[in-house]
Amino acid sequence: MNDSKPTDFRCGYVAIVGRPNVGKSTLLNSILGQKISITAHRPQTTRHRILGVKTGEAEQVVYVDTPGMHLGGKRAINRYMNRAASSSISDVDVVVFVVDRTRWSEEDEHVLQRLQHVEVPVVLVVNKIDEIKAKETLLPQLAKLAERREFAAVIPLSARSGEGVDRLEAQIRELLPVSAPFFPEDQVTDRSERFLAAELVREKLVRGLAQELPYATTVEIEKFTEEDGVRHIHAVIWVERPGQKGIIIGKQGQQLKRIGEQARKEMEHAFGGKVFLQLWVKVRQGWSDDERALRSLGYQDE
Ligand SMILES: Nc1nc2c(ncn2[C@@H]2O[C@H](COP(=O)(O)OP(=O)(O)OP(=O)(O)O)[C@@H](O)[C@H]2O)c(=O)[nH]1
Ligand SMILES: [Mg+2]
Repeated sequence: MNDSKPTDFRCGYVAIVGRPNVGKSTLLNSILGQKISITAHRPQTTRHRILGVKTGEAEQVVYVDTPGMHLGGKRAINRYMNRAASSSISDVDVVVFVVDRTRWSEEDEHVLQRLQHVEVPVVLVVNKIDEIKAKETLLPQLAKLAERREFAAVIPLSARSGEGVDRLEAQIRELLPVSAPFFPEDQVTDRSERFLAAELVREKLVRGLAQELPYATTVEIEKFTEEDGVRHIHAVIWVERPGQKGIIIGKQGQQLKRIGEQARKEMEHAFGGKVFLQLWVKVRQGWSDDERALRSLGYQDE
């Protein structure tokens, strides 16, 4: 495969980092043109590092979506997520630091601290510009943000509408080393269908459940088989306390049914085939603050 590539072919890793909810996963999906990473309106949606590979004529970019770096969470799962995010900034060729418009919070400052010793280029992405009404205020505010450290570029964009995303990609290409591709050109992610299935169920939970409940849930795939293009998937939704089980199931099972339908539809779209999805809700007391339980539920450091 490499023989046919131009000699100045570029390839490298690009970590997408930032505090929770700024639009990192939305940006990854927008760049790739397909949903690799789940997204939701509330913080701490992404819990694992997820690779998204984009191969062009002259470059291959390996994006690393990361959990939002956050303060305040004290459970073992918070430590796991922060570790996954922090460890992603070493061993990459470029770091993309995403912020939500020109707002600057304590958590953004915390991310900036984490980037202090990063020697590779850091690109600042100012996301959600579609939400900015007074466009004339943007330029001076961008200039202020640019003073916070040395950035290779400051790029305002909208991950949601796609505006400005091509400029980010062009900038990233400039910063990548000359290298042969690392992945086959048709590979889009390092994650399996099984992983995506669990994530899609979790996305519907995060989007559909109120208050603290999403933070008490995780999804485990117990069975994933495929026969004649039809996938049979059994998923367990783990909660922390018995009382949470009934809330998720809902009156006459309506809520669980709705979540299952939404997740199944997206799986069928993503996998390009029929899906039979069965969901169970089970209790695993305090799983999110239990290192052993976390490991057995797939939260393992790489
Ligand atoms: N208006 C607007 N909303 C956006 C944009 N990008 C992302 N969002 C919304 O912001 C919310 C958070 O997006 P995510 O992509 O899940 O954010 P994240 O940074 O991956 O969050 P964590 O995984 O929790 O760290 C979602 O409701 C998105 O739809 C954008 O460009 N414009
Ligand atoms: Mg995310």
